[in-house]
Amino acid sequence: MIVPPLFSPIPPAIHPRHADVEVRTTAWAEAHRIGSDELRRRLVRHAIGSFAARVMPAGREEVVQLMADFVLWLFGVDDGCCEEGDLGRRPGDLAETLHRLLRVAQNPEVPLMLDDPLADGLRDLRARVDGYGTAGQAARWVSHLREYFFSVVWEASHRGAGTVPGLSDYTLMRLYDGATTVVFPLLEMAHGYELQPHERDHRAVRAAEEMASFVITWDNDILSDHKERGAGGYFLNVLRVLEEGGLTAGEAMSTAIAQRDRVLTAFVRLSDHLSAAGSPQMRQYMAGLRSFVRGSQDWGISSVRYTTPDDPAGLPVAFTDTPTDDSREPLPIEAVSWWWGVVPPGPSPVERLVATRPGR
Ligand code: 3E9
Ligand code: MG
Ligand code: MG
Ligand code: MG
Ligand code: MG
Repeated sequence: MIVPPLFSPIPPAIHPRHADVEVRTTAWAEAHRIGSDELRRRLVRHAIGSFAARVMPAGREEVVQLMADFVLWLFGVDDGCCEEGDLGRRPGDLAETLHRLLRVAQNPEVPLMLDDPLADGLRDLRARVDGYGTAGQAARWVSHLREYFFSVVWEASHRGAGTVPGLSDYTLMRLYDGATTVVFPLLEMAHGYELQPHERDHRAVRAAEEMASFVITWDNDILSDHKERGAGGYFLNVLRVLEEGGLTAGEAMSTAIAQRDRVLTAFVRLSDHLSAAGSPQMRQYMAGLRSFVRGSQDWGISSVRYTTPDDPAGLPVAFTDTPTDDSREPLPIEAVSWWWGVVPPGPSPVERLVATRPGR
């Protein structure tokens, strides 16, 4: 299946130190022996350092490095324990392992999983989170890890039973099982600020975060479908969910693209509004979410993880500036239709600027 160029109104960018980050992430994976030797050999070819460098193009280099090493670690869990390992079909046993890992993240001094490479890597990541973040950011990182783990246990129960959830349940699972929320605290650490509590927990801010997670994971589903379907085992992505719901493969592709286009246009409007109305920290946070979205897109169309050169995926090489769906109506997905209740009506500040530009 050929994937057409996707809509993206966010400009691309990459941290100038991306090549150094890449080299050090490979060294980190080796030092901590993340994943089996075979999995690690694959992961270090996936340009995960460049991915982090695209997500944080102007971030503090040490935090870009932390993000890169953490994403490699996450793939050690997601590929190694969940999607390719036996634990991924045994939700109860998976929950037990993940609870122990969570204790290591929360209290790295506890004598648990002392010979386990993922626990060893996690202790190192926790020490660096403490070094670059506040106590509140470290606590949020742990609790977001918990919600990621909770969602992959749900996913494992579907994998074990060979079942496919409906669209609303899948959406709810996918807001967490792409590990996007665990990255959010790092966006702040990369620029050395902290959102103020009244902004941090505002429901419009959570809507913007969830919209960013939706676009990042829908894009991943569209761009990783070739890899996932081709692997031959159980796979779960939005295209499969839509096909199980009765759509053809072509209809599923255009429906998923329309959904992410509609959410992305709403995200841009909402984040413009929050940037204009909020504190300087809010402006930085919204810029961080946007870079996360765009960085995931640029990495998604270029990493050999998804292009799979030996059996080429039909991925686009660029993005378009026109959405296939810019409707302001809520998507008919029960779990998330509330988002449209917080998107401001009328043109966003950016749309207003463009409309009043001289010569128009
Ligand atoms: C992604 O879903 C799984 C995460 C654990 C990947 C770690 C990456 C991030 C936290 C950053 C951005 C999120 C993405 C790329 C979704 P999935 O479908 O298992 O990833 P895959 O690469 O196998 O398609
Ligand atoms: Mg060590
Ligand atoms: Mg996964
Ligand atoms: Mg995967
Ligand atoms: Mg995927």
